[in-house]
Amino acid sequence: MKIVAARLHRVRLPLVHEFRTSSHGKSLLDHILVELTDASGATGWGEIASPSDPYYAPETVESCWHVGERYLVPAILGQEWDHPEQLPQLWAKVRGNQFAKSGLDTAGWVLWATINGVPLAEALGGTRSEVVAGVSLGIEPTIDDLLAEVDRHLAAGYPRVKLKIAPGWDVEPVRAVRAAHPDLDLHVDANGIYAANQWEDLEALDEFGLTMIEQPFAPRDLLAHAHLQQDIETPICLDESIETVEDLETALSLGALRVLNIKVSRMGGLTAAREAHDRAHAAGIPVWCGGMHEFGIGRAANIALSSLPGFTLPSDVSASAKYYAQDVITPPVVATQGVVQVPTAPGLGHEVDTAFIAANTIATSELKS
Ligand code: OSB
Ligand code: MG
Repeated sequence: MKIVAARLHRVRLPLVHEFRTSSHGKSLLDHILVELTDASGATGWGEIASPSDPYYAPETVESCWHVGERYLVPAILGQEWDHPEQLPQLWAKVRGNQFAKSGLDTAGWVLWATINGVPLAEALGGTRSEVVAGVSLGIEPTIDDLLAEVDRHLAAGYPRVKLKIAPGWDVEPVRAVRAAHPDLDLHVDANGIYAANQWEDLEALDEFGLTMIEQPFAPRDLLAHAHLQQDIETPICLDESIETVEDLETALSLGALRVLNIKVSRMGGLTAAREAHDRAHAAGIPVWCGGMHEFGIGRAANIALSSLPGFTLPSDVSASAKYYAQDVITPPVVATQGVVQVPTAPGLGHEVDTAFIAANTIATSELKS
């Protein structure tokens, strides 16, 4: 198989509800949709879901565009390959840039699954026909606003809620949500904002029966996570810290996590994400799939990944309607009582709405072999 053309589409969509984390807020997203075409004319779509600013990870939309055009697409154009597992080897010289790599990697998997007539989930070795979705709720102006957001999503049937926390927005919102919902599967995500001298705030969360505390400390500070885990009962989950399977090995050997959030984007694609799943599963660490507010193409890849056996916790693969008034795929992702069906059609399992994409595209680039 040979990729003969690659198109990058910078597509802008508004979020239906502004989202605020410990670092920043956002209401408009630019993601780069990657369209790969092989010699037979078949196409596969992937998504580079990098945030605009380098606050979650070092990449930006511009850096992904640059690295994609200048290094990643040229590394695969005109090269022979048989299986998408080989694609990362073609760009192995490029360090980091996981989001940019992930968009191409996913497009390669979708293309391969399409040509071979198998659903993406099956191509990956998925075993579930449906996956359970949770919701990730941002920091709200007031605790009452947060309680209303929680109620709205519980009414829609989602069985798990994750709350973004930051110093000054942690114990009180968690106490309020826990008081209103004593049995809810509830967890928190700090996006690495706490300093080592803010341990007490995190210890204070231990009494609320949270399913996990996600990424309390800076990504590279694995030792701080290992020390906190020795001190508290609540499992620590790592997100930003784990960009490679080697990072996971190190974190496991340090005892820095008891749960793993696997993001396709953060791991640099489906091949690496699946490898992280296999390693965590073998180590007895439960995993779930994290999200980056993906448009439907990236979310369909996340859902396919979530069908692997080790994804035993609810994933951030909520319905399209949680994020966008209209999505780039048809049908959109739908959750019924928080359950999403894994598509059974070949490839992505959804149609890509090229007219809607074109109407919302602000830049394109085409490279050919
Ligand atoms: O840490 O999981 C995170 C969104 C942007 C950046 C970081 C994170 C998130 C989310 C959104 O939590 C999850 C989703 O896509 O629903
Ligand atoms: Mg996170």
